[in-house]
Amino acid sequence: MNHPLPPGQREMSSFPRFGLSRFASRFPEDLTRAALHVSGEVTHEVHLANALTGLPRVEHESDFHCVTTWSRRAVRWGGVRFSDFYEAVVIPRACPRPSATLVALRGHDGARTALLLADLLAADVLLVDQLDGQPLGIDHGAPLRLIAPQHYGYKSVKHLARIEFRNPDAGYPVSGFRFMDHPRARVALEERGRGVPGWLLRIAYRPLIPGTVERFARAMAGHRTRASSVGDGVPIRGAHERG
Ligand SMILES: Nc1nc2c(c(=O)[nH]1)N[C@H]1C(S)=C(S)[C@@H](COP(=O)(O)O)O[C@H]1N2
Ligand SMILES: [Mo]
Repeated sequence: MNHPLPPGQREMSSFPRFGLSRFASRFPEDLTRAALHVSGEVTHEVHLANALTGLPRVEHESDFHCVTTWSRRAVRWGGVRFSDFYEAVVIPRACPRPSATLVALRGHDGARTALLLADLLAADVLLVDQLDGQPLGIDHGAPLRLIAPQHYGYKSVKHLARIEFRNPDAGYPVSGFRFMDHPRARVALEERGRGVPGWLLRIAYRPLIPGTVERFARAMAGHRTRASSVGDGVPIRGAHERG
């Protein structure tokens, strides 16, 4: 089953913990509750103690593509379809305005991006709490993450805390520089960034992979050491400071 990878991607032999450097040392404190806040252009803001409760569970295998050009093949995720969550929970309880066709996403570590509601409703987009049949670990986004396999990895927000319905004209906040977040980021079309050609970002990003993998692994090891000696997690600093 060695189908070709999308343009500019190369297979990675492991599945590293990864992201923008400033998130390497930020970890959520509470890993037990997959809580989720639904806000923005809705009739009712909703806080869910567990976003997956009562929804049909699915397992789905997909390839994972980071914008920096590494791909991990055949990752088996377990959780619920975003579309089921939207139909069964968001529409009846939060009631988003029809004009709110953009969904801003935010992690407990402060990571931010957005996806079109239409892209989130694809059948392979999941809210995930399991990886390869095991409970999702803190390294890959516990307690709850999004997986949108047809979009670059930065759209698959780990430690998902909040989804906010927006009018697309309002734009959305992003984690890094604006050019680094394409509004759709479709892997098949190599939409790596905004206003910069995909081939150029390939060349710019690829050399950053080894150092980033190393930095994230070291931060994870440090967190595990502290957590086992102190007996709890390291609080997130700065995650709630920026508007
Ligand atoms: N909350 C949060 N979500 C995030 C990131 C992050 O740093 N924080 N990094 C993104 C990027 S760039 C990638 S490639 C993937 C990496 O997921 P992994 O660490 O499970 O491999 O998560 C994405 N989602
Ligand atoms: Mo990434």
